[in-house]
Amino acid sequence: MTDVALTARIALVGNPNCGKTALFNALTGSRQKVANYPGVTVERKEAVATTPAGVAVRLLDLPGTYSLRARSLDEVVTRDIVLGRFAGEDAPELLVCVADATNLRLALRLALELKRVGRPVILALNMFDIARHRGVEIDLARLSTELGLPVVSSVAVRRGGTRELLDRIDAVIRGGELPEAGAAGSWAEPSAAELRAAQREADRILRSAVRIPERGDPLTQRIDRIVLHPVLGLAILLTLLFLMFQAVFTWAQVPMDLIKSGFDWLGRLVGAAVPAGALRSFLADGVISGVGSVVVFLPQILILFLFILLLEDFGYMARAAFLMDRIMGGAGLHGRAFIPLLSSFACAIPGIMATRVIDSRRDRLATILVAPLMTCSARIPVYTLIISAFVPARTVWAIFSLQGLVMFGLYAAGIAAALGMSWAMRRLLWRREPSNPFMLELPDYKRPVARNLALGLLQRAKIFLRRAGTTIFAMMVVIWFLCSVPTPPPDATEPAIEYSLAARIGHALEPALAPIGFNWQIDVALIPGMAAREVAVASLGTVYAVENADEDGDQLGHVLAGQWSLATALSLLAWYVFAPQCASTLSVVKRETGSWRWMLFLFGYMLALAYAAAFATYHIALWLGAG
Ligand SMILES: Nc1nc2c(ncn2[C@@H]2O[C@H](COP(=O)(O)OP(=O)(O)OP(=O)(O)O)[C@@H](O)[C@H]2O)c(=O)[nH]1
Ligand SMILES: [Mg+2]
Repeated sequence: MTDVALTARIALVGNPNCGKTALFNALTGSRQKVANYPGVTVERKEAVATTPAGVAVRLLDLPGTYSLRARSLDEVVTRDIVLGRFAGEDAPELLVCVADATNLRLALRLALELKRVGRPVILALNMFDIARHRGVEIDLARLSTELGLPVVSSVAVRRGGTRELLDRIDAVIRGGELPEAGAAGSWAEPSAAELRAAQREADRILRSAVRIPERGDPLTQRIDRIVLHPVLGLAILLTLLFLMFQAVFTWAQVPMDLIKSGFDWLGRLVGAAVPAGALRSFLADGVISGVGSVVVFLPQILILFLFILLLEDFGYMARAAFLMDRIMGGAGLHGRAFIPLLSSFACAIPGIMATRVIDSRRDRLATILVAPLMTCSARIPVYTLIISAFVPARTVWAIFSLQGLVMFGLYAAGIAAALGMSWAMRRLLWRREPSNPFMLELPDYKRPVARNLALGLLQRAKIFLRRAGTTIFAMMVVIWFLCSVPTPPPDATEPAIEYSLAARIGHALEPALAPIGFNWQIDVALIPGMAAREVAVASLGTVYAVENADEDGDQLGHVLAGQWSLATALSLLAWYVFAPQCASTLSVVKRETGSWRWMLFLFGYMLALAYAAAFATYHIALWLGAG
């Protein structure tokens, strides 16, 4: 028995947004992303759970699906795993059909489909707390007899809310109901006619075992009357976005100053302890200035994510998608593209992965190709560094910070570019194919779970600091080295850095980039910036720290303000709105489109846009007298 049990694999299968991942996290102690909109999970995840009887089982979290008749890529993953067709994997020995207890119609049909797979199935009525609160009456015994399946209730987000499910899993294992690992079953994808028959049966069972109150969730209805209003709703959406960027600038100030002084203190410590020379320069100018200039942006990134996570868990994001649908549709984007594009504000990579929920290949490709234009969090350090150095911290129109306004403008430019680009691609590449109508279920609002928020923030912080400690740190070592060798000749007349390899590389690139106002220091920083955007900030930190080694302690922002013209600063901002400076995004685009061609297309068009935008910005700014 233990033998079977140790290897037993249990799959969580259910409709989108019914709480599979929340259950998975509760059962295994994992920290997978949970949010209140459909389509969060797009890949299979596995972790070990231990039942109350002390049996270790392997639990699989899967993308949500309405049926085993799969349409989009994420649904295909679920189907293939359930049916044992997934490359190199046997079908799981036990299926837990997770259902949102407030929304059972399609869930019961799925349960009936799963029953035919030939594996034991447990139906878990999740979100039972909400169902009870709303007055949904479910006769569990009746439901179980009618379906011919064990039925349990669960509350994934409450301690002890999974107890019944775990006990039932133990009972199935103890009862010897599990098939041998790898045993064949009777699997086939259901036909459309079979699906219709299953739905009729599900509706009959629903009528006999469940009483649902006439009206939906009153709170949701009340909020939606305001938030989904065509005019008022858009105004609220814009206001929210706007407040978000205001907060990024105003709230972050104090923690940023603290981190800054922390690194300054570290620099002075090194200055006092290490004798002047290469080692001190390496530690102070390379490591501390370089890495420190990036880490300082952590508070801003966390504030931005606090907003996003709150809205996600509350259930607002699906509403934002609904509001944006007409605008996005006008640009030729699929309604389902909203969530992928939204995720791209964090990073284009999860955004591109999230396009798997789009079933049409063209629509999916279009979304992948514009996702990197959304302003990812790696751009924040670049934007804020330049904005803080060049845009005065003034209040305009009584309440708005000017810096926040500029930041808002840069985000808006990214969104506009994505919409424009997708519009152009529709016209030029694909000649207006009719897009699928928008179909995204609007979930009921839920009170955000503090644990979700905390975990989400912790995860962002970890990702950010890990990058600072690995990629950025490694790049800094290289940059410091390039800035420090060779040492200048004894009869040197120019600053030492002018003789370095870095300066030579920068000067070699100057002819190409001088027309857009970049100096050689920027040119050098752009090269490691290809690996990851924020590295450019760290590189500037190192280049200028080495260059101004004697005037120690000066902030990078002050140095830039003294050395660059406003036109150059604006041009660099424009460059960063478009430039394809992220190696990992390019490789994910290649993987997800399955072609080099689309990756090169993406790289080419973004580079061209970046150059054109920077060129135009620089010359217009010069013309306006911002030299
Ligand atoms: N009140 C309550 N909320 C829950 C429960 N289970 C999940 N939630 C919330 O429901 C939302 C959706 O949960 P997820 O676990 O992301 O749903 P999912 O089924 O994995 O969704 P997809 O991956 O998109 O298919 C989140 O906001 C959860 O916090 C529950 O039992 N009670
Ligand atoms: Mg999930």
